[in-house]
Amino acid sequence: MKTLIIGIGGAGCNEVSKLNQKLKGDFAVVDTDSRNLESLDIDRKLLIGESITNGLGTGSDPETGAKCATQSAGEIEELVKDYEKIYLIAGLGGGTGSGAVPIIARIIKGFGKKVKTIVTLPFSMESPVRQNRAMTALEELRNLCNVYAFKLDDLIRRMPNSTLAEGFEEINNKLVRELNLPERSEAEVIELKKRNMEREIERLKKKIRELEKVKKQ
Ligand SMILES: Nc1nc2c(ncn2[C@@H]2O[C@H](COP(=O)(O)OP(=O)(O)OP(=O)(O)O)[C@@H](O)[C@H]2O)c(=O)[nH]1
Ligand SMILES: [Mg+2]
Repeated sequence: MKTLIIGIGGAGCNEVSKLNQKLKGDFAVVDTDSRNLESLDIDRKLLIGESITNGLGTGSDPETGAKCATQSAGEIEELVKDYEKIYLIAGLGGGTGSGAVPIIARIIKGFGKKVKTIVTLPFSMESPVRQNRAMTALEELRNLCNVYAFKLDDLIRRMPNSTLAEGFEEINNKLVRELNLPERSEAEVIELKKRNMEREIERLKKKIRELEKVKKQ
């Protein structure tokens, strides 16, 4: 079955771009935040709701996240059209992941495709507002599709001496096991890194050209 793995919102994009570096598979990232998308080493990127947020993100508002997904339904359809099974990965608690994932899941299900979501729930030290946003989104998702949710607290409890970065790395390892895709060969990893560096050089060259233009004015 042809499978696409989509990261949504800051956390989802982060996890998926790390998976893309390790595994052979089809990956994409979706966000309301254009600067976050720009920073990612991944080919398939979709900015949703551009005319609603101007690419500036939802300001932690799930309603805006949902509107952005609805506005970009056509592009989402285009993104998933060649696939039969789609995994959606996100951190719940912010505006994009919590608001857009349920809408995107519904859109994809509407095309008769299989959808599975893998989400994280906020640390208990995050605000009650974030916890509530996450629980509302989780409930919505559970009514729609297969959900694999794990609490960030549980993860840290099992690794009390680790840093947050190591905790997120552990989530990534869990995702690697869950997705069960073949690993990239060493040669492929090097090729990917080279391509990413070339892309970064092009981006910096463009930036320099823009700055030089401004200086001349
Ligand atoms: N798995 C994982 N979770 C994260 C990471 N960073 C933050 N989180 C969690 O994900 C939740 C959502 O944060 P983001 O993904 O930044 O939010 P967003 O979906 O981009 O939403 P807005 O930026 O508010 O539009 C946070 O409340 C954290 O609990 C990460 O790198 N990996
Ligand atoms: Mg964000």
